[in-house]
Formats: sequence, structure tokens, C-alpha cells
Amino acid sequence: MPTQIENVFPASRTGRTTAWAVTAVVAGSTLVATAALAPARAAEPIFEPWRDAADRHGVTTGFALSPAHLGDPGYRAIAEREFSLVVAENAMKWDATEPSRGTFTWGQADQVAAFAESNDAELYGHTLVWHSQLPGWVESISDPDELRTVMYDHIDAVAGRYADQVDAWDVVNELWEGDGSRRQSVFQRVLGDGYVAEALTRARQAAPGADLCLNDYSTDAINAKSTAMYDLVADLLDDGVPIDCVGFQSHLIVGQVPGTFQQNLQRFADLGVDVRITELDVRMDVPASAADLQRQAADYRAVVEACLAVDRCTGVTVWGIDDGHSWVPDVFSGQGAALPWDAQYQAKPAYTAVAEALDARPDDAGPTPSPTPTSGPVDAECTVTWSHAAWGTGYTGSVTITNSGAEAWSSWELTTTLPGGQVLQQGWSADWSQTGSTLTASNAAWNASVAPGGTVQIGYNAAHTGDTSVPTDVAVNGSPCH
Ligand code: G2I
Repeated sequence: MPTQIENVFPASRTGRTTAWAVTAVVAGSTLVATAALAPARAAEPIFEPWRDAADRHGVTTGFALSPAHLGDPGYRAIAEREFSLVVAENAMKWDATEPSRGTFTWGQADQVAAFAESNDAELYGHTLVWHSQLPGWVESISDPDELRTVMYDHIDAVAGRYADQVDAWDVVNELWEGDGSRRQSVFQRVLGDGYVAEALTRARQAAPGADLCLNDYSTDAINAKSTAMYDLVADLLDDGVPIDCVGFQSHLIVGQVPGTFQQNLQRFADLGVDVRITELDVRMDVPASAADLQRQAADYRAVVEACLAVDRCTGVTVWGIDDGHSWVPDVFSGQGAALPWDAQYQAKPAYTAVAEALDARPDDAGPTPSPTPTSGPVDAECTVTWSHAAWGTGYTGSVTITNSGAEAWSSWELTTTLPGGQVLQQGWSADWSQTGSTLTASNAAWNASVAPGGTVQIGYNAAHTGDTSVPTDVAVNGSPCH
């Protein structure tokens, strides 16, 4: 019976181990068919970080960051591990940075910039000039000179503040209506068509090192709106206006990646600008069906493959990380599940699809190995108590590990042999995995250190076929326990 056990994040980029639930995929088995045991969905295989695989293609993997979520270890672990580009979901918008004229608030925006820097990620700027999340005091300006001054002051302040950090800016966002006409924003109404060139030119002065982009949604296909964008970019280039890139937001509906997606990216690239997928998500009716999650995975894969197929596509950014923090349910009632991780930070099929599209290597190295001793014996001396609470086809195992030696542990790894027919389903407070009958549990970041006499409690669920006995030969860091 083929058995595959995978944990979701064996190690973050910084080498810290992270505890995540693990689940078993038991092909062709009836073992996991119990409601009590079966996870909602089998876990996805683990790959090297997306960002590392993307690096080999010369592209970035990005995500929209809300810094308030960084306190959540699950969110943070994915943010650090997978992404080489960070964009503020809201923190660099006008209402966040200049809520009243000339009064700038940088707290959240600075947090986004600091996270990008500490994680060695590019910082993408979103956005300088946009009709939405625009304070009322801007909206109400009707004098062209005044609005131009206000727009320039805003660009100078925001783009100027992050001039050394932001790699590319969405200078103007969502300037089109669906039919390819200009959206009647206050900028359009008061300043006319020329405001786009004015904003770009000003942004070049404020942040000479940043690429300057226009960004929009529903421009992913070849259609009236994307063609209006295409014509504008061609005109701007002809006129010598600074324009370096076009962003395709790609807020998609499951099963609806446009057939002309790649061709559309390519025609912009052929104009001589970079292209980027800037806000990818793929929404569906919720609760999500398994079939829709698979279709979503195919959609994510198609988008990444389209980007990789276009030389000037600089990367793919997802608009968030997990389904628990997505704008979609707030705006589209009854829809959601749009991101590659679910609300419990479990990787979805879309995660795997992106990894595979990036040719990510399977990460079968497992959790960070225990450090090699540099001097003296550091073998564990340990005591383990192991108990099972069993029912028909499953049990919950509770394990208490005690460091009964004289040396503190800076990390630990428990290994044992599961009795016949027992299959790991899900674990907690450690990184759990099963290979054949060998069960391994490695410390999480937060319980790695165990002082002499200290204990750690961990647990797991397993399926069984009748034998519910507990393991007998248990070792920690290779040393047999009592
Ligand atoms: O609407 C999805 C995206 C479309 N393209 C431009 C993006 O900037 C836009 O992002 C969304 C954010 O994901 C939402 O989080 O922009 C929305 C605003 O237009 C953001 O929603 C707002 C809520 O409407 C506010 O009620 C809330 O205070 O987020 C604010 C901050 O959480």
C-alpha cells in the first residue's frame, strides 16, 4: 500500500523548524475514510521554497502583505519561506499614507518595507494614483492646478520615501473602464487624459531607480480593456514618457484563465515593457469542492507557466497568502478559497501546482537535522511516555518526552517504529513524518530547547487495522530512551 506522509513546512528560509499538521495520503486505502480521522483534504507534497525555484527562472514570487498578520506564526512562516517580493495590500495606498493633506502616516508602510528588507525580498509599491481608497479631501478637488500639486506632492512624498527600496511602482492603478474608456476618476475628470503621463514623469523624478508600471484588472485577456492599455503604453513609449512595466492583476474565477493570457502578456512585452502578474487569486463558490480546488490548481499552474513563457515577465504575485485573509469573501458573497493556502495555512493543490510549474525540487530533506556535536557527547538521555486513546479504526497518540540527561537540548528528533498497520494521519507540536513504518517527530521552533529535566508534549492521530499497541523502541537524537 503506497503511503505518502508530508508535512507542510519542514523548515523556513531561516532554518527554523515549524510545527505543522501532517496528513497521510494512503492511495487506494479505506483507512482514511473515517470521519473521525480523515483530514478535510490530504496534505500537499513539500517542495523547496517557491522563491528559490523562481530564482532559477529569473522571476520573483510575490505576495500582498498586511503587516498586522505577521504576528501569526503560520502566516509569517509562509511569507518568509516562499516569497521573494512583497507588496503592501493596503499600507501604501493614499488613504493609508496621506489621510489628510500634507499629513503622512508611515507606520504600516514602513513595516512592509522593513519586512521586505529583512526577508531579502523585493519591495513592490502599490499604489500612487488610484480612484479607490482615496481620501475624500482629494476626491473633492476640482481645480486642476490644485489637484496636480496635490498629486505631485503625494508622489514626491511616498515614492520619495521608499526611493531606495521600492523596485517598481504601480504608479497609476485601474485607470480603465471595462469597455476601454477612461475611468472617470477625479484625476481623469479634473486633469484629463494627460494625468497618466504626468504621474509617471513625476514618479521618475521622485524615485529614479524604480520601474514604473500601470496596473489593472480584467486586462488578462486580449479584450477592449487590455487593448486600450496596450495602445496607451505604445503612445507613452512613443512620447518618451517613462513607463517600464504593466501589471496584470489576474483576479480570476476558477476555470476561467483566458485562452489569450500568454499571448496578451507577450504583446505587451513586444512593445518593450516588462510584464508581471500582480494580484493573482482564483475564486470559487464556497465551501470549495475537491474538483474546484483541482481546477484552481490548474489555473494557478497555467498563469505561472504563461509568465515563464514570456521573457519579459518578471514574476507572479499572489494577493495574500491564505483563504483566511483574503479580500474575496468581503466583496463576492458566497465566494472565496482563492489563495494557495487555506485558512489553517495548509497548502492547497494550488501550492503544489505553482511549485511544479516553477520546477521546484521536492523537499525530502525533512526537518532541519539536529546539529552535529562539536565537542563531547550530546546524545540524548531521555524518558518517553506514550499512550493511545483508540476507537474503531483510529487512535490519538500522546507522547511526553523528558530530557533526563545532564545536557540541555537545542533541538531534538524522536524516532520509533509504528506497529503494523498504523498510519500517521496528522500531528501537532512537532514536525511529524512517516517513512515505511518509521515515525519521526522533530521539534518545532518554539519547543526546540529542552533543559535537563524538562519535558515536551506532542501528539498525533493515526489509523490502525486492529493493532493499537504503542511503540516500544523510541530514540531521541539517536539515543534510546527509557
Ligand atoms: O480589490 C482587490 C484589489 C484590486 N486591485 C487593487 C488592490 O488594491 C485591491 O486590494 C484590495 C485589498 O485587498 C482590500 O483589503 O483593496 C481593497 C480596497 O479597495 C481592500 O479592502 C479594504 C476594505 O474595503 C476596507 O474596508 C478596509 O478598511 O481594506 C481596508 C483595510 O483593511
